Amino acid sequence: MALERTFSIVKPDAVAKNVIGQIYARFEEAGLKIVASKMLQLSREQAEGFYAVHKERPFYNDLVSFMISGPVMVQVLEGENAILKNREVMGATNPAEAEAGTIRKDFADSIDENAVHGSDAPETAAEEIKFFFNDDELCERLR
Ligand code: RTP
Ligand code: MG
Repeated sequence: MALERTFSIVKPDAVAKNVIGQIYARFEEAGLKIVASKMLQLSREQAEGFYAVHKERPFYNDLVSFMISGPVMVQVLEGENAILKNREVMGATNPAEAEAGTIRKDFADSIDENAVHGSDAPETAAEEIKFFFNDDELCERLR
């Protein structure tokens, strides 16, 4: 088992629903520790850059507009197999297909407004953490 860090966003729909704390509780219940966290209003340029991998997809413009529709929480989660564990806690991209007890099943309304983002691999986790945090913003957690 590897101690990993992954990048996570509580998206504008979940911030608007006032469930930041309930989502953070899901991370903590899964053994994921928050080692950095802040609230941000993304600029269009930031959102476009963050989701550049989806630039050619039909949903790209709507995704960018949604991500700048209100503030988000960005955080770095640490734990054993944190990348996969966070994806499990999040549930499927489409909340209609997400398993019971997952964040997206319980807090998301649609595939377009699906409450959370989580990195999908070690390389993207490292890139996404760097995109939003300086090294001095990442804390060491005692265990
Ligand atoms: P995320 O990157 O946000 O954690 O979500 P994901 O890995 O589960 O899904 P991904 O394929 O990376 O897609 C990024 C976001 O784009 C929106 N999307 N819409 N209408 C559609 O078919 C569609 N597909 C994806 C979702 O909001 C998804 O979270
Ligand atoms: Mg993704």
